[in-house]
Amino acid sequence: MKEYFPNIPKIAYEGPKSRNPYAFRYYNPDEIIAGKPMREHLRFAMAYWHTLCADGTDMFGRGTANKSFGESDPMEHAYAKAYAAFELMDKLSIDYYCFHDRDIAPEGKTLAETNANLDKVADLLEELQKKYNKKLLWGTANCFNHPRYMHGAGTSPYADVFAFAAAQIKKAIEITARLGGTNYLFWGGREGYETLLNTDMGLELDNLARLLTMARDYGRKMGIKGDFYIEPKPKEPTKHQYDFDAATCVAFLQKYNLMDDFRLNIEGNHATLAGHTFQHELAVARINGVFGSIDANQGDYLLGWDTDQFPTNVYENTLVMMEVLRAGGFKTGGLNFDAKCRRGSYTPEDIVLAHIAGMDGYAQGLRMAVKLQEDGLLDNFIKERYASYESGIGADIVSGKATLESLEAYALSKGEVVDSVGSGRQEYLEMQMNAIMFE
Ligand code: XLS
Ligand code: NI
Ligand code: NI
Repeated sequence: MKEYFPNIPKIAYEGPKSRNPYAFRYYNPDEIIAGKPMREHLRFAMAYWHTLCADGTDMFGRGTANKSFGESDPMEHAYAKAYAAFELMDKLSIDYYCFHDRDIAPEGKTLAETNANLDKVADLLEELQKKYNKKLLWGTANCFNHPRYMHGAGTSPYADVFAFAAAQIKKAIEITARLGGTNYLFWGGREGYETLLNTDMGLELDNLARLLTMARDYGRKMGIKGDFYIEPKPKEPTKHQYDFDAATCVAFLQKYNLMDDFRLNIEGNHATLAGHTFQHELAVARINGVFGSIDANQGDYLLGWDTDQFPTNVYENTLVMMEVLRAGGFKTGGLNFDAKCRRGSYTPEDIVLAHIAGMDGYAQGLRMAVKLQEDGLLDNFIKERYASYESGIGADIVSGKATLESLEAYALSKGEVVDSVGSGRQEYLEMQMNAIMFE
């Protein structure tokens, strides 16, 4: 069988001292950490669009990477990408993958032709999944590339476009379900606005909820057993994206009664674009019961756009994995590398090295987060900081027994309370965190 990455061996774990670039230093898939194998903690997924499709094209220049995989006919190219994808997942020990409908198969002249192309490629994907023992983490529909979606898909002012998006999503759900995909995702590509001068925001949001509700119902009928995800992002491509951040998404899901079936897919670079830390977005999802999955990448703090870099910032990855552990780990979600090589890193080897860097980066984050959890210093500090709510007046506040009158009587009896206010000890915690991480 043709090899698409002939120079790349199967990547093995060699431990932290190894200087072999084609080896893992920290990711040891079957090593048991905190009660389960690393591969189950991390549930890595490969993003089809970046890894098999994106060629480095940007606003100022054409592609730099050749992702033709030796084919020029669109269908042959699609098949070659599928073979290349599974060869890579196999060599990298990545157990899951994610795709948009348009990543895996080319568009035909009509929707019917496009759907037939999808069916053909899905046959091959099904076969390759079995052969390599890989799973689809989630599928999604690309409702943002085609010109018809210029003003949005579910939020388009034009009902015909809404109908087209619905038809496209229906097919993407069928393909996802057929391939045993656990979850189904919506990223609100062009679901937002450029100016309120031409926008009926109320109707657009109601329509978006209508589309998600229909998709949820059809997805359940088709056998999607896991979660439906929405993926917060504040801007880009539109100036204002409706799924702005985790808190905005929670309010949307609550308003439209979608909390039971939808969870959030949190992406690192989207968090920072929204002016939040990655950790913050995960914490908001967790405390609202909608932590679902992660698009693992990182942005550049000096740039204001979605650079989708491979996540090598171990400190940030540690904070992310702390939140994942606090949420009880992934249930049906995972860590999808929604990340691409820099335009200048254009060779096939770069794709492999980038994934190793991201996987090792998250493996380090997991190892450090487990150390921090087992040490207990941070969790205990937080617990003690709020201990006054466990008894006395604090317990009355928490139980709902306290009223403004009873609290006034309490305050009057106390005189002053400033001496009972403890230090936040931020620098101490940062020092201890470094000590535990690097001991
Ligand atoms: C774009 C998004 C996209 C989604 C899938 O910014 O991250 O890649 O994850 O549509
Ligand atoms: Ni994403
Ligand atoms: Ni992104």
